[in-house]
Amino acid sequence: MSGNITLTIIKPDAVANGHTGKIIDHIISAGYKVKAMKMIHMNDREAGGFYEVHKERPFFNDLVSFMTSGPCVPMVLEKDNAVADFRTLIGATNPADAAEGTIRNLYAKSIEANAIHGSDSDENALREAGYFFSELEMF
Ligand code: IDP
Ligand code: MG
Repeated sequence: MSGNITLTIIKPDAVANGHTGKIIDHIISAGYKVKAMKMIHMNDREAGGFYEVHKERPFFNDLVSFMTSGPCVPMVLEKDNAVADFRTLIGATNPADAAEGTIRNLYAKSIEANAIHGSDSDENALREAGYFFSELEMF
């Protein structure tokens, strides 16, 4: 499975703005298979644990507040070259820099509330998939 999966989260801004369905359709149309999906509302510990690598960054507390502000939709996705292709599909972290037609260009409003997460390496994809889903929950 390694190399072929990535972990995404449709973030609370996109869920609250009613973009969940369109974003899932965009992802499936790009050739990804959904291996696991659920809607959760994270607490501080859960969101902080997910973004542990950023805990020394100045925006960490704001990021945790944002990620706990409402429900979000984590998903495990499968495709060849899943991680790199998905980063291209979602666009740059700051939607102002995101290429035309990317998910962040279409649905994100700010560098923080940027609609969607995508793993940045195969190693992190596996860690992040395991953070949200058990073996039994992945098809
Ligand atoms: P990525 O999501 O494109 O991989 P990261 O640098 O890993 O970007 O940052 C994780 C998340 O933290 C971003 O998606 C965004 O929600 C938030 N973030 C990143 N940089 C900033 C910033 O400068 N100000 C506020 N929030 C930020
Ligand atoms: Mg990142």
